Amino acid sequence: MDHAADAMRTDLMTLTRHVLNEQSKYPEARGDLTILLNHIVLGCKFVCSAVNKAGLAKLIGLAGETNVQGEEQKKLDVLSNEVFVKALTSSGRTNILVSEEDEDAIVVPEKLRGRYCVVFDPLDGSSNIDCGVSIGTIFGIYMLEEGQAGTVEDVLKPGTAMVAAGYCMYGSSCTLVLSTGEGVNGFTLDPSLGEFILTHPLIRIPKKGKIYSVNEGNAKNWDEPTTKYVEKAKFPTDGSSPKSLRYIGSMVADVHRTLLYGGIFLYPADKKSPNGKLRVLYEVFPMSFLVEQAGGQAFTGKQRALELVPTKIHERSPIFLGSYDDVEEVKDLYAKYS
Ligand code: AHM
Ligand code: MG
Repeated sequence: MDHAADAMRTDLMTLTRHVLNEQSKYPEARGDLTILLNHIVLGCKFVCSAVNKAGLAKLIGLAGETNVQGEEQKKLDVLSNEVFVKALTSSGRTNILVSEEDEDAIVVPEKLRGRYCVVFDPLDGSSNIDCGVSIGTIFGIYMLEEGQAGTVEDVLKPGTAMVAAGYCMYGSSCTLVLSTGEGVNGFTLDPSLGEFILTHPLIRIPKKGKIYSVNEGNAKNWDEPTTKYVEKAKFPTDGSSPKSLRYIGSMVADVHRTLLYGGIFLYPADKKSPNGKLRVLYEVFPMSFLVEQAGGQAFTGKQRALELVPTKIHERSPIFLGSYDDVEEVKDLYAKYS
């Protein structure tokens, strides 16, 4: 028996190796997506390291008001945006970038242009940044058609047109969840290797879950289907047990739990925010893509979320996503009450 190999696994599937394996299924592939994903991974590692040091900010001047040289330090969300814009631009594979942090789309300088458009939220969960609760980066990738020059119109496409989507969660560990359209895989950063290792192969979301996840403080302004759904989750009339409520307030963490444990995550419309809160391009679409790829559903209250066609880059939409059966119940309620 090989005790050394037993003590330390030597057949690790790194994210890069996994993406290269996927690429090899397509002999015509040029490797551009692999290179782009590697740059996204680099951005995630960078932000992970900055997030890990966030609590020390005031003490050692890493991200406080001023650092030891007296220079103004950047806030984590601003820093994360810069990191991703630079990582994506320098990959030489991007064309148009849309970030939650920037009002306008970024057009990549001509000499660095490639055939992918990336929409992303560099650090989502802003209310949780300063108290050490899990936060994350969300991204979605579109590919330009042959001959397309690259304009904002190229990202105003339905989520079904995305070629890949994912998120990186900066939590008790750093976890990257990715789909290139052939299922969903989860990777955990091994800090000693500096590599993401495949730890959650082919994630399948349970068909029905026992958890609902929503900001119930908004209940007074909800519409009838949402109110009825949450009422039923708490006071089931069919003899089943009530669901548990879990709400972190970081979409990445709430969706990650939903993918692994099942259940439903909802950010519905309400009287004050008729389009909900979450943004279509870089929150709703990538998460809906992942949930569908894992066997669940994502619904806006009117239609399949991925079929929405955004008209503005920062457009918002209500969203109900998670286990297939749980979202089906929401769809039934909307059909009944609308
Ligand atoms: P942000 O982009 O400003 O961080 O807002 C998005 C976040 C999501 O991560 C989360 O699902 C939601 O806002 C929570 O909102 P609320 O505090 O209204 O419950
Ligand atoms: Mg956000």
